[in-house]
Order: sequence, then C-alpha cells, then structure tokens
Amino acid sequence: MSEKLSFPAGFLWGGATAANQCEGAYQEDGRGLANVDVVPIGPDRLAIITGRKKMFDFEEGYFYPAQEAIDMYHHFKEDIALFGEMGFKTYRLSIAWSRIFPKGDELEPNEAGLKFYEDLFKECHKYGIEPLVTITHFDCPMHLIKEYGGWRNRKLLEFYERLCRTLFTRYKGLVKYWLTFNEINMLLHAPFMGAGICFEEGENEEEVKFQAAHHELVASSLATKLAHEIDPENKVGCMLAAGQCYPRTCNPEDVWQAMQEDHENFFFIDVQARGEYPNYAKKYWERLGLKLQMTEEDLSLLKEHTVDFISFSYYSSRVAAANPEASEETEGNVFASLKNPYLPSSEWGWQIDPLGLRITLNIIWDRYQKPMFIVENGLGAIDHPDENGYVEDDYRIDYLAAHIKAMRQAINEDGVVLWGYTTWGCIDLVSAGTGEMKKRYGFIYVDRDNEGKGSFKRSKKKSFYWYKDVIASNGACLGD
Ligand code: P53
Repeated sequence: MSEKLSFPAGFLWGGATAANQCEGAYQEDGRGLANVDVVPIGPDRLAIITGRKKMFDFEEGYFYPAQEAIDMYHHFKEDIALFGEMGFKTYRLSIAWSRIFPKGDELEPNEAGLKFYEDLFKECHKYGIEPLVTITHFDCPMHLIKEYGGWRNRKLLEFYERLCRTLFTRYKGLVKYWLTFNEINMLLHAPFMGAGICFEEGENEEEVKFQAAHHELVASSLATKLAHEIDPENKVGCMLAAGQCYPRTCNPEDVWQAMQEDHENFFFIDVQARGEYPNYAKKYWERLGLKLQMTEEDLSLLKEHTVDFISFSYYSSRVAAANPEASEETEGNVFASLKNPYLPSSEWGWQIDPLGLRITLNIIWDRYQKPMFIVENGLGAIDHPDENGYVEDDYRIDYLAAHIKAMRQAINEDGVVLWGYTTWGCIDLVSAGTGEMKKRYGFIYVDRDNEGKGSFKRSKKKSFYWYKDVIASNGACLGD
C-alpha cells in the first residue's frame, strides 16, 4: 500500500456524540435537570442558548428534544455494537454532569449515573473501542445555574473539580483520553449553552463572559492536574470550535478583521496550550475597562497544567470583512460568518471547504506544536430513507471523503501530528444549534422526527459500509 494513501499506524478512527443530544432518559436513575434539557426547538432557541431569553424550566407550548433525544440511554449496547461493526477505534461521548451530581453541589455522587457510564465504557472495550470522554459538552446542572448563576460564579470550580476527581478515580483504567470543555470558545457566542449564563438587565456582558471564561480555563487546568495525578496514563485535551477565518479581500483592513476574529477563538487555546493569557487579550480587557477577578494561584495553575493535545471541531472555514453588509452573512449558525462566494453550502447554509481543514490543521500546528485530534466534522443533511431505513447518502460520503483526504495531506505532505478523527453524530442525533432531528450527520439512521415521533429504530446508511472500508484500509481505499 502506498504510504501516501494511508494514515499513520494506530490512527484513531471513530465517531462522536454528546450526552444531551442522544441519551434522552432525562429523569431516569436520579438524573437532575440541566441547561441542555430546557432548550426547545423553534424560534426562541437562539435567544435562549445565547442567554438573552430566560428559560429555566419546561414551559407550556414548547417541545424539548433532549428529553428523549434518540434514547441512547436504553440503546447503547446496540449502538456500540454498530460502532464496533464499522471498526471504530475510538468513540467520543460526553458525560451528563447531572447524572453524576444531579444538583451539581452534592458531596456524594449518584451511583446509578456512575454505573451507567461504567457499563458503557466496558461495552466499548468489548469491541476494542477506546472511549474519548468530554467531561462537559454544553451541559450544566440547572441547580448550579439557579443557585450560583452558572460559570460566572467561582464556586463552580469546586463542583467541577469534584466531578473530575470522581470520574478520574472511578474510570481509571477504562478511560484515558479526556476533553475538559466542548468547544470552549462557544462560551462567547452561546453563553447559556457554553457556561450556563443568562444575562441580567444592564450588566456588563463582556465582563460576565470573560469572568466565566477564566473560571472554565482554571477548571480545565485543575482537571488536567488531577487527571495526571490520578493516572499518569491520562491524556487531557482542550477543544476548540475551529475553522480558519479568511479575509474577504486582500485589503489589509479585512485581513486585520479576520485576525481579530481568529484571536477571539484562539484566546482560549492560547491559555490552555501555552499556559498564559495572551497580551492581545489583556489589552482588549484593558480597553473595555473589564475588571476580572483572578488570583496568583489561578495563574500558576494555568501555567503549570497545560493540555497534552489539542482537539477541535471543524465544519467550515469563515470569512470576515472590515465593513460587512448584513446581507452577506451565512444563515443558521451562532458562529457568524460572511458568505464565501468560492464555496458550496449545505442545506443549512454551512459552507463546505475541505482545503480549509488542511489550512486549519496547519495553522493550529504552527501555533502550538502539540498533537491534534479532530473530534467533530461532518455534514448535516436531510436524509430520505427507503422503507427499510436505508439511505443512499452519497452527499455525506463525498463531504467526508474530501475532508479525510485533506487531513491525509496535512499529515503526509505537511507533517502535522494528528492522533485521530471522530466524525460528528456518527449516529443521527438532535442538532445543538437548531434542536432538529431532521439535520442528520449519521452513518446510522434513527427513526425519530422533529416533533418527537418515530420508533427509535436504527438502520445502516450507505455511508456505514463506506466508513467501515475507510477504517479497514486505514484511509487507503479513498484513492488519490
Ligand atoms: P449542529 C454551531 C452551533 C452549535 C454548536 O452543530 C456547534 C456549532 C458548530 O460550530 O458546535 C458543535 O448540531 C457541537 C455539537 C453540534 C455540532 O457542532 O447545530 O459541539 O454539539 O451538534 C453540529 O448541526
């Protein structure tokens, strides 16, 4: 086999999900309510996830897709068997914090919740699948939001640390790859989802967001410290919603704007990978007059406990301009961008840019020189199953093939270090952005619709067999 066509030996192929988007069973076995439960499908969703509309409990007249999601809580054995059949080497999933600590501030964990994930991890190992665990994927117990205001409050550090200690101790030997916070930079764009923050009338929103960011960053360092102490085998990563920002033109004003927007996102990873706040951030806070509370001890934790690897999601590149017109914006994404006229778009207006993945990999590698892990990538599309649930999803295969080739080039031709690749929503699940089921990413079709109807039946799509071949040939079957 030509070396150029293959991935490095031991490359971790797999798929990714998040607890709130697939588990359902939101009240089972002592689980507590979380922010992610009370975000409905429909026109109010965006205002709620961005912290502008307060919804702290279920309200009449709304549908909440996370309550049942795809009921993976009761289907996980069947689902992991299907991942095993595809040959997954790794499966990225997240822990629902409120299964482990239902309110978040208890001293003792909920055994039923711990047992659920223990069984799940054991099931993975049956098939030689290494779990890759996101400690928090946009979830925060509601009690911590109502009582403490979410991550704006320093008390969250203590609760998160307890969660981490519990997980690292209990799952020692079962899990060695950990991610501290999913898409940590999303906190700035969707603060209720990213940090359990709902803004109060008249408060300084920037100050609240960056204070919460500081708390999450210190929490991430604490987690890294603990993970290494409890088991030196543990590898801890940060997680960025990535996608290089291109300037709309070569006008230096546009280039400057694109650089500013990249800084907003790299800010988090600069801290997690390099151990200190970048000067551009300190200057920004100074200009805005933000007063952030941080201790010397916080800063030394950040310095001493940087991450082992850098993981990121990649769906698209972005475009920025100094003087954009509102009409040029792409639709349907909390992660705003201008339209790139050179690229096609998905049915949800997300632009498709495989070369952008190679560019993003190179930029991140140049910036940090730490091993990388692509933990989300994929195409959300409308599927048309036949009577057996079979979907001829060539559009999804084309998207993934092009992105896999781009990352193969980044590894084999550019020399970046990439540990693995997990496609997003390897089994159809609820969309984080819109709450829809109709926006599907999976190799496995799930019979469930936007209104909550369907049998939860799983069936294999064409891409299921395709991805199986990709993994079995370690990427070589894709050809040039
Ligand atoms: P969906 C946008 C909006 C919300 C979450 O997104 C996002 C993004 C993309 O940058 O991030 C991730 O479901 C997230 C997943 C999510 C996935 O993108 O809106 O980590 O939870 O499902 C895809 O199509």
